[in-house]
Amino acid sequence: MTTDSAKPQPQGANRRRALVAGATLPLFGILSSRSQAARPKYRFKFAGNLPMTHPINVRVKEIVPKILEESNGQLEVRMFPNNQLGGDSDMLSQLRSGALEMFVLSGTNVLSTMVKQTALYGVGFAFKDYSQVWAALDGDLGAYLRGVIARVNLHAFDKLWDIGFRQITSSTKPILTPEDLKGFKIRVPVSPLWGSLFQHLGAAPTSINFAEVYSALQTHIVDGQENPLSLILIAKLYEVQKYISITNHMWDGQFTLVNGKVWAALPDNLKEVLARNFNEAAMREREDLVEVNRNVETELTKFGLEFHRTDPELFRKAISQAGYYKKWRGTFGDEAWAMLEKYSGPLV
Ligand code: X2X
Repeated sequence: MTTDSAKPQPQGANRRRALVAGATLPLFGILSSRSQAARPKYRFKFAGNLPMTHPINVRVKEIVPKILEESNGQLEVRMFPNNQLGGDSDMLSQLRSGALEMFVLSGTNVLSTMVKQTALYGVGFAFKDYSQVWAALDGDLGAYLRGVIARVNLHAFDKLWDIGFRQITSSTKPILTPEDLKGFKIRVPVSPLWGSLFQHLGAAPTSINFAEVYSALQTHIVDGQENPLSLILIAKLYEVQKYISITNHMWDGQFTLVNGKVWAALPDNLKEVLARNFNEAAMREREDLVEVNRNVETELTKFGLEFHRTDPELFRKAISQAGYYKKWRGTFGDEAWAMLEKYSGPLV
């Protein structure tokens, strides 16, 4: 057991201090001897829901000292991963109020309870593969989503981080067909689109922040959840789940969000340093996940998980017949829907 799992764990000030010190101490040494540098003028907390060992956080940890150096000691980013500042709903409130400066969050997650359009890319069975995903998110769909996010006074960097294609896990039985989902108690993130996908499959979805997922599975508040294989491994969900069904029912990524006022107040040269480092880190992280994905099934099998292939088309047909696409086309509006279909092909 490392300390970086999604399990409830002591997350006291010591751990936090160790993290921050680990990230900044060497540079602080250089700066103080060079220029007697004072405390950085800008000190941003960067928070998120993923364990420290997730490639997103590994890559952010790498750029923290670079940002400090390239900003001549003016901009310090301090990391608070693994829900240290609370669940996603808490972190989003903190981000909006400015108590938190930066938050890495999926557009399909709680962000979409504030501005529903950010979940557009999470429509079930929209993207078939990564070439479609990156064409869309690095293209017009991504630009559209950043525009939507800007309207609620948050700034999103250009490059999304990869989380991955999502698969269903269960502790009670393998899910092979939509029939198996009838009445199945499954955790979904706090987001209407997600709940709707599983309702249209006849399941019984419960919205739970990621911070609570491990314990919700352990105590059988829910019997299953869905996440990419890499995260099932990294967050050790294999300890509390038995079966994995490859459904690829949606792709997910995370935006790096900055509080709008905080962003506006940052001088242009520091904006450039911050954005460039985060965008480059995201590109590297996408490659990291390609690597992780090469071995993830073998790893999870070693931990006792049983893999099952499904025919995703069965699930897609079921939601289509139950009116899922019609409902969400209406909710998102024709213009937004057309933007998605430009990359995914027709969704009916
Ligand atoms: O909450 C989840 O399941 C996670 C970590 O994948 C998201 O942020 C959507």
